Amino acid sequence: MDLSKSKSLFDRAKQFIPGGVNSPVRAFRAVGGNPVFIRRAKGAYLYDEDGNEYVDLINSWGPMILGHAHPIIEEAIKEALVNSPSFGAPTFREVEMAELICSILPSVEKVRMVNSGTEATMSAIRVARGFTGKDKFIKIEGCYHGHGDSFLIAAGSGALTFGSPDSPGVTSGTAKDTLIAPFNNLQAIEEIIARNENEIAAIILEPVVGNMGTVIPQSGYLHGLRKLCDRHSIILIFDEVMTGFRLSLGGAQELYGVKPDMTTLGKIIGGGLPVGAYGGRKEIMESISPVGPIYQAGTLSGNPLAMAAGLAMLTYLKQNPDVYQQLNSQTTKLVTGIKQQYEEQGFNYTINQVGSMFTLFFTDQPVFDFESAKTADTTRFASYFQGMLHEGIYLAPSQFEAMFISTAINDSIIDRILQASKKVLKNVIVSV
Ligand code: HOZ
Repeated sequence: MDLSKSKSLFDRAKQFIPGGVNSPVRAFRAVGGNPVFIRRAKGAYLYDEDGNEYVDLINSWGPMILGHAHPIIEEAIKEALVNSPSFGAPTFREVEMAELICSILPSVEKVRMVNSGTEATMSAIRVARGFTGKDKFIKIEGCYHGHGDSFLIAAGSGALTFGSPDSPGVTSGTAKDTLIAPFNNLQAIEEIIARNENEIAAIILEPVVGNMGTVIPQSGYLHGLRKLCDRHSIILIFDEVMTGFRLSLGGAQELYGVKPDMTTLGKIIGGGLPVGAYGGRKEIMESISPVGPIYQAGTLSGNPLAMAAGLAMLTYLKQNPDVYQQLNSQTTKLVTGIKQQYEEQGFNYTINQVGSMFTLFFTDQPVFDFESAKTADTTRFASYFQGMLHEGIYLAPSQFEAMFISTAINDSIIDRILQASKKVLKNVIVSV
């Protein structure tokens, strides 16, 4: 496979961009080799600068639910673009977007648009603190809520990939207000609450974790958190940046039947353009400026292009609920096939799947939290990743990330992925 153009772009990039990338996981350091530079994408496929084609199992980390460059999204962006890409003033699309989100997520009575998931979670925590008058919050080990200071403690995603879940630069003053509990462990939460009675503003988590790989809430966990939050007047925040409108139209909260007080959303609601949002109960959201005293603002918030793309995709999803069945059954077909191949090769590896989100964990242990995720054999994963890349299948370049299916991935593409996987498992993995 010729990757010379990617290689030379990476060499240039490293001179002027830290690590040659604008987001660490993209540097491929966890899997070795050089990153491929993507030139374009259409439907299920990515095409790199050297002209190689890959089946895309990342889908921009979630938002490309309908595949790349879907005509309805393309049209919506074009239509908005001719009227200028930014005004820094209110537009009708922001109203339509807010109405649409509130109509789909009953827990969200009011919503504020921002520009990324990071901004959404930073703002949500500020609001939870301002509303309750309390400083501390509980974060779940291995969950990732963007790179806001308060969240870079026991963080997943790139932080976990590179073995630095606590980032330098986060002051001890900031860190002391972030209390950490393991995922799927209600007792740990109860103990933290007991030790910090009346001091905890919020519990924030990914209800289905994507950022230590896909990790599934055990039965009763999310309901248990809801009860604890009610009992102790704590705001329950679901970070649905990856799961909202992806696991089902109403996200993880609809799937598991648990209503958070606040929800954070991200890239998905922009159909791939940079967007975030946070929303929740009306009385909480009305503590935000200009109604209330808690400040948060942004020139590009509610950007017309991002609103147009997001509205087009969310409207399509709302009108075509069968999309979710299709996504789920394609994903199940894929992971069942891979599981069978593992067994044929004598591996008993764990695959976690919820809807169209999944992770192939290279460990025999069940993965239900941060510690169990870390039992994965990252060397074997890296070998599988490289093998698949050379077969034209683009996986997440880290063991500790989720992968995502789009509606463009049809039966014959599933077969192509399975054929590649069979070959790679036989020839590459076994020799590690
Ligand atoms: N850490 C992000 C996903 N969990 C990846 C962001 C990116 O590199 O685009």
